[in-house]
Amino acid sequence: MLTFPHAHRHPAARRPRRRTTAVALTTALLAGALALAPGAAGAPPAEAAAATTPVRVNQLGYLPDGPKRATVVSAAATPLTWQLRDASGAVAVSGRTTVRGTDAASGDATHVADFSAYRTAGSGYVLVVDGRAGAPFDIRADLYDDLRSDAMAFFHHQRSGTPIEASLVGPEYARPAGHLGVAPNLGDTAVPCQAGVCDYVRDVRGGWYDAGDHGKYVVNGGISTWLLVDSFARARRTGGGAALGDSTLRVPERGNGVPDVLDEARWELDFLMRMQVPAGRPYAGMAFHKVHDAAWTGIPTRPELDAQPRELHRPSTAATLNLAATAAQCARVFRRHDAAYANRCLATARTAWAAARANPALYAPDSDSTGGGAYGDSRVTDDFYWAAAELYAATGEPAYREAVTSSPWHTSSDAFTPTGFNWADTAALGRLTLATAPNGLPAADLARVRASVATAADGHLATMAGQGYAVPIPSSGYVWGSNSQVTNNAIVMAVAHELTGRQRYRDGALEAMDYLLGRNTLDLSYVTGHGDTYARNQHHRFWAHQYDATLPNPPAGSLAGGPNSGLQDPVAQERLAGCAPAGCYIDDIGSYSTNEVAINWNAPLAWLAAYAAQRCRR
Ligand code: 9MR
Repeated sequence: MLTFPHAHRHPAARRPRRRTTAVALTTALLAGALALAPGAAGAPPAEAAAATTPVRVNQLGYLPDGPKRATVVSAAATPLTWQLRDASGAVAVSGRTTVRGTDAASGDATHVADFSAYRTAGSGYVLVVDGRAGAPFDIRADLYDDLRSDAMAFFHHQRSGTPIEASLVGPEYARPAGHLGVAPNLGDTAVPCQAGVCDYVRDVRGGWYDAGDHGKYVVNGGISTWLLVDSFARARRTGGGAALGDSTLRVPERGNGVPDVLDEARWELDFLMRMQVPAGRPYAGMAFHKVHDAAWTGIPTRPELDAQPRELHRPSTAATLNLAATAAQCARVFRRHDAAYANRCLATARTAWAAARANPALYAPDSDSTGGGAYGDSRVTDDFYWAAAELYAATGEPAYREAVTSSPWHTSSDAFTPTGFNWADTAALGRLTLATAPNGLPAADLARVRASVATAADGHLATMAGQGYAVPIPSSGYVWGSNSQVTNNAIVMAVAHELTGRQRYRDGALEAMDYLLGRNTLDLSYVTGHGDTYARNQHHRFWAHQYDATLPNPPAGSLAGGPNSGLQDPVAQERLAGCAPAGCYIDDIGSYSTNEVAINWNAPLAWLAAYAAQRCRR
């Protein structure tokens, strides 16, 4: 149980009760922990799966004023009776399920129980259907407060170039600084380029490690930073800024008068700006695509013990536009807290934009994946649109408006794809900024931009309505990091709620959270420390407890990548053959294609948790 330094105060979270899931059993088998799972040796996954309950709820719980739906796996052709029992076992309310039929993504025969009308706060509720109970859960208004801070705290844990102090994270998660030029580290204070790319070294210390690896990638850093800063901007404009203000997070900058979420984002922004090619050099103003190890390191490898040479990879147009977009957003959002920093961000953004315009087709190849992820991106029109939107919102200058309105993405309905925006598809980020940040677009154009958010949200609601588990991605959307596609589409619904005031969009965003926290075919919360049965063996070089008992599990608030029908790692291929898309997940540290953590996955979780936690909203 992950309890330090903040306690999860509500009783349900402290309850030691553990149910055995297919995922947990498989993990125990792989870890050689057979003694912990008596009788499980040799049990095929199908038998193990029978140990899960057919009643699938948000295991954290439900907001009193939010939707409250559960999925029941049953082949019954007629409605079943459900009972909501309170902590004393008394029936608080009961009703009949709706038969939903076969859920395409999971293959499950499903019913839906809807107890949204019940609003009485309490803990230890249990939903019982057909004599079977689901996981216990709470109904309370502060349901998402801990998740808001835990999901944000992930970024502090991932910081490179600074010690992670026990006073902030507890002894289990404390570690020395990584990649500050101290042996055996060979970075990141004077990092050379790959052969033929440059003949000098750069100080690219800081930033966040991307995921379970120690790479630092401008492209993925961009969307992650944008989401954290946007989370704060959203809260501020809707009257909830205080909850994300100063001294709300466990960060070293606590108490400096600047909102902690912005302090955290600045840690990455400073790194992103260090990745810019300096004046006087070839490709000046562009951003190096990434810095990472020359060869893949093993698991575990603590950051401060990484002995691989570090290398800068060729600048790319996509990275440069990620820098332009996030630096321009910095200029807009940081201005009232630190005008000098905002000015520096804006100057960086302008330089990056000009460099990208001068080098519009310097693509990062998919093949460059030795020692780090490729983050290949050969379509950058979306990144141009995103950066132009941010520069326009920051400056109001006609040249940037022209770049916005002449972009094919400005009118395309594809800015919001059914599977959602992501590190490679960023047009939606520009669209969301134009829809929510004050800017000088003509009224009719602005109305069209805003309407497009609601249209996209309606599309996600339609997708959810056709499913047993109300997931806002289609069956084909269970890709690497699918949980972040769920969060990202939920964000579109949340913004649609803000823009229109229509409750159905908030309901959709909250139901997406239900899926992540246990209302799914695996009866599992994908967020460590949140829910009754949760993922805890995510792929990470330091939080590698599954491989080394002296190392910790991921800290509370870490989101697993989630089901990936592509089965792109050996563990997934071995253990998940034949899985239905939504079931292609295993809580094993070796399954990096289904069970890694990443900054671009935790950032939207943090965004969504802050949205769900906000009591005063409009
Ligand atoms: O999130 C990325 C996913 O979209 C790609 O399909 C996958 C393979 O290229 O890479 C994912 O990103 C990983 C990155 O390459 C390296 N750090 C860990 C990231 C999460 O798995």
